[in-house]
Amino acid sequence: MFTKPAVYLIFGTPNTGQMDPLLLLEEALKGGISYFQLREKGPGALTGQPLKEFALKCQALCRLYHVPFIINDHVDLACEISADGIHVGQEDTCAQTVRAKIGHKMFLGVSVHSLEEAEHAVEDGADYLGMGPIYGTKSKPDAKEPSGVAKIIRVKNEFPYIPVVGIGGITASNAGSVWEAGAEGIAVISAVTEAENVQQEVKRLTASYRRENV
Ligand code: TZP
Ligand code: MG
Repeated sequence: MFTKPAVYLIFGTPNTGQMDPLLLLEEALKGGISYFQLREKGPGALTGQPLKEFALKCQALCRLYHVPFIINDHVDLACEISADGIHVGQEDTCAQTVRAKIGHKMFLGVSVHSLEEAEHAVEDGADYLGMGPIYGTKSKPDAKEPSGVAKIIRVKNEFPYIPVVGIGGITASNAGSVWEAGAEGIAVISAVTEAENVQQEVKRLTASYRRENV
């Protein structure tokens, strides 16, 4: 899991503007994303049956491209449709409870903002950690202050084997320091959802690991 360099795309229908979200996802899959997380929240977010139907469509597309499909927060939905993974934040269902519920049938990601939270998440059975915001972000109104990559370095020092994915304001141009800090992956919303050419942007994000221009 999390072979470097992982490009981890996150979005929900409120993030995709004028573009059809399934078309956007397919373009990103063609561009070579490593993971997709459905994060359906904010004004206009789908709930209930429409959310389930949309999630099933995303899952089917991800399967076509052999890309793991992860659901944010909605633990019951993730279990019901057998998503590949679940991602929870500090304010969501506690990671230990999720782990107990899913066993090792799905993988578990946890958002953390400090070494202490990382220690708890690892104890609770997280398979990978999301860390951020690294840079300023306009995609999460309640985001904490950007912390740069210092915390990734601290967490990787203590837990060299737990995969860490940096998040928050990451673009192909500023991803270099996230890779250098030791992250296995970069998670993005706007860099891809607002890209003029989604496939090309995913390729640029992947190439940022080797500091290549594509
Ligand atoms: N968690 C921390 S920052 C963030 C989330 C979900 C939003 C990331 O979006 P963007 O557009 O890549 O900054
Ligand atoms: Mg959450």
